[in-house]
Amino acid sequence: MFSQDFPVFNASGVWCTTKEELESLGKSEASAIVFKTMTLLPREGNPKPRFFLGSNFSINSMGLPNLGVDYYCSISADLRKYKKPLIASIAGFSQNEFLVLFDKINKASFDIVEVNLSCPNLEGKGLFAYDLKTSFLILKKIMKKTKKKVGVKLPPYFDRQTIKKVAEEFLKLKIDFITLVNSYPLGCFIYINKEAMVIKPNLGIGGLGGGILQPIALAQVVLFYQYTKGKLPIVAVGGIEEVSDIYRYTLAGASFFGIGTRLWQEGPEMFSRLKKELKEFLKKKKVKSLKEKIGKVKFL
Ligand code: RRO
Repeated sequence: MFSQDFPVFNASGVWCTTKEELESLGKSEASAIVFKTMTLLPREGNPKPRFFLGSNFSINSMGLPNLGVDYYCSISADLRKYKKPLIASIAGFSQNEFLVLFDKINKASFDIVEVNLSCPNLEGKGLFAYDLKTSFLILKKIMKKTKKKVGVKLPPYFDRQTIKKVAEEFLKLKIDFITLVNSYPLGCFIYINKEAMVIKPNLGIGGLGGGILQPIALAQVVLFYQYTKGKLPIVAVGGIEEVSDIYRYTLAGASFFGIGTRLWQEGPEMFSRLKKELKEFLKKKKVKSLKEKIGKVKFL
């Protein structure tokens, strides 16, 4: 599905909204190009400031700014020149919208579609993923007609029982992979000098990402891996900054790795740094490939 020797790419949302940004991912060492989550119509997104970078976290309430599904479909064929998997990310405001979006992607030049059931920033709307019945229904319909690989992006918290239920259903539906996790939906931060919120939309509350999210995301990766007995490939997203983070997520059960907050800071050159460092790291560890370490964490 993705490159095996360096299965690292951008998390949807970071460096992937304009054609120029997508091209810069194409030219980088990222092993896939993940698009910004797209909607039926183009969107400006929420009012600014809508992104804040803290010491080991980020808060965003972007509100799905994107150029619309038709635009991304129209440029997908050209991005083929980079010879990397093209991953569309879709989010509808209703069950029907998800299906219309999916039909468009299914016909376009994408290899993979990530169904984003976990966008945290739509005021007045809950997370789709927390409506399991509707989520399963959408995915069932998508799996029936898909010509693409299908992944699902999930929120950073399900309890153990729900993880079991979701894992079981996804295996039954033959979902190709899951992306764990989206940002934690309710985060905020306050400037002491201004006595004000750091972002504007939705009472200053948005999705929390970055290093602070790693222990939370790791637990979801561990449980999904264990409950699926490793049969559902996992893309880990949540505070990956260094190769040690990639290795830790591998031990927890992930096979692929998406980078959000840190990519926003460092830019796409980050991928060549990590690629080089990963090679050295594995050599030192005397590990031939990350593959042999997937899910191999020791439980005490
Ligand atoms: O655009 C956003 O506000 C956004 C999305 Br779609 C998402 O899935 N996750 C996130 O943190 N922000």
